[in-house]
Amino acid sequence: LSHLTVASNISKMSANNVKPFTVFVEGNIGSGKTTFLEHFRQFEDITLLTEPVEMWRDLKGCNLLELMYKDPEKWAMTFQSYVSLTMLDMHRRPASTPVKLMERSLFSARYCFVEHMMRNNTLHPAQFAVLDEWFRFIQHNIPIDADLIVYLKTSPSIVYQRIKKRARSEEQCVPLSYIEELHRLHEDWLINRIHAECPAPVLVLDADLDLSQITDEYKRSEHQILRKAV
Ligand code: DGT
Repeated sequence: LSHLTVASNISKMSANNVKPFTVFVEGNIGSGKTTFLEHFRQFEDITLLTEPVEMWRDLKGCNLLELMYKDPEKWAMTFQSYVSLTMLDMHRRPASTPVKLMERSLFSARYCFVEHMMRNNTLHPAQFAVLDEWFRFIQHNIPIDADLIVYLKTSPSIVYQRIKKRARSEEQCVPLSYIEELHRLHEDWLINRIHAECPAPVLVLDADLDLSQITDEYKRSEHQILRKAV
């Protein structure tokens, strides 16, 4: 994207108050969402919003992510409630650039993580109902822009190895079965479309590839992400 094009986009944006082209990057734990976002750092005039995991790990000195993994029955509701708040903050954060790239969304929190906790009874039906009501209320009353979803599709066994290798302390107890279930929930949401709402068209990338080959796969999305902004 040339500087001239970006400059003209920005002036168009301020003149017409045009919204940025908004992309959610989705995929299983360890699918490379952060790496994908980092790939786009080379382009100017893109707003990159990485997932607020660090906020989940330190809310006034409390590690909510750790509490949730150690005692899910007790902490899932608290954790998901805070995830929703931090995600909503990302959705609502204005971007003065032609493109806004976000890691995950309120939708994956609801359709993958909360859905999983509801199905395996980690959440009491009453807790699930409250989270779901919040989700519906937000959806119907607060504009959430979405123009494209990039789905970093992976095999559970591959991301499982990556998770073990990166050794994020909270995730050490995560079993392969959890990763497999999260994989199915991503597929049901983004490929099989079991939920009525899929907020934007989905671009599927092969994120099983290792780091030396993944750049070419990422490049496949540049055209869609950058060109749409012109
Ligand atoms: P990446 O860059 O693809 O490796 O992404 P990760 O693994 O850093 O990011 P993500 O969102 O897949 O996972 C971050 C951690 O937070 C992971 O332990 C799963 C957890 N997590 C993320 N969102 C939610 C959520 O809505 N609910 C629950 N229970 N966990 C979540």
